[in-house]
Amino acid sequence: MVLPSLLVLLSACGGSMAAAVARSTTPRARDGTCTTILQRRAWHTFTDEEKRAYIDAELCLMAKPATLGLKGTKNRFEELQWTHQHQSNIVHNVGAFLPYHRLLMWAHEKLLREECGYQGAQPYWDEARDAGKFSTSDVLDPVTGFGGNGVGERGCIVDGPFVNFTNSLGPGYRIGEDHCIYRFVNDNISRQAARSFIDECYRHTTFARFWPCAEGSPHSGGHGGVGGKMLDPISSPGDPVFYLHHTWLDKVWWDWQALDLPARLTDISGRNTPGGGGFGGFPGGGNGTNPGFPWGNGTFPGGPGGGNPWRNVPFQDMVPPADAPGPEGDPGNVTTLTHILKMYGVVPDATIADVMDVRGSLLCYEYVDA
Ligand SMILES: [Cu+2]
Repeated sequence: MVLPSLLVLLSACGGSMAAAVARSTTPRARDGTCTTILQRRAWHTFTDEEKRAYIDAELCLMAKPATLGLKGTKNRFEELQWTHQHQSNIVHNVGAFLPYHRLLMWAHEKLLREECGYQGAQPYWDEARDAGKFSTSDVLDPVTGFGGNGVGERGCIVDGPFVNFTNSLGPGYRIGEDHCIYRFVNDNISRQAARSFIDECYRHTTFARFWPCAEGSPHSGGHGGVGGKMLDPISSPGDPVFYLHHTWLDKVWWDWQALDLPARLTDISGRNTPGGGGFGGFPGGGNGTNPGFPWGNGTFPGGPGGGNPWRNVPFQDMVPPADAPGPEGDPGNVTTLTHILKMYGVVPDATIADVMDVRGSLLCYEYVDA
């Protein structure tokens, strides 16, 4: 009796299966398609050879010409960055914050592997390990890492493999102004990456409470601890360290999901446009339309606000341009599983449902604890 009805169900679904690949509306079941699971490990556990392979692939992405016609982009690395800059107003301070950045990390890993011959997985920065001492982190090693702190008024990095990279997206929404990768490493701010802040977030049992907590200190600690380009809420993916930072944050989210998978593989909520009167603790306020980080306790020096654009993104450069996109795919201003994560051709768009499980049929990776 069960079998015939199952067959009917399967054949009824058959026609839409292909179309559903890119746009699930429910989390993809663990259907067995995720068999080659990429093991995402901490940067400090990489051998020098593994570090070199990753950095070489990143340099390859930076050298590959842009192909998508996204305004102002010169290379594939900037195309990834563009998806973040262009829709910054709908991927921060909203329910889609963690899902979008999860997809962006995956897209980055995919490009490194498929276009630049990288055979490993996306590494993460174990920021809790380096909290309070970012300046001596393996990640910022001038020889085997991403280069160290910046120097001078502009804070341009002066060593490491990315010293010659010229980025043309940012500060803020600006495009077409070539600049170096710049950093103002701040060990004091990096204390906000400590394990205690993450543990605090893990006390929350709903995504509605967990997400703003995660977007707070563990997230801001990494951005503020590196500073400079990383402290630009809109164009921060111009510093390749961004991908190690947000893969760490993705691990923080996944580890939280894994504490109660039956509930948390589908738990999504939040608003679709940043609201609530701007940013909590945002130095200098906020008008409710600027995208940005939740600065939390207002202790971040050099956040958006004014002055030197390389230290502080001026408010006028934080205002979304006229062509900034709005949210799509939800019935209202509440983030749901059908919310569309836009990737502008870098990889196909996906829904939040597509990225809820890191071992689903779109994503296929796992995190190895350091
Ligand atoms: Cu971001």
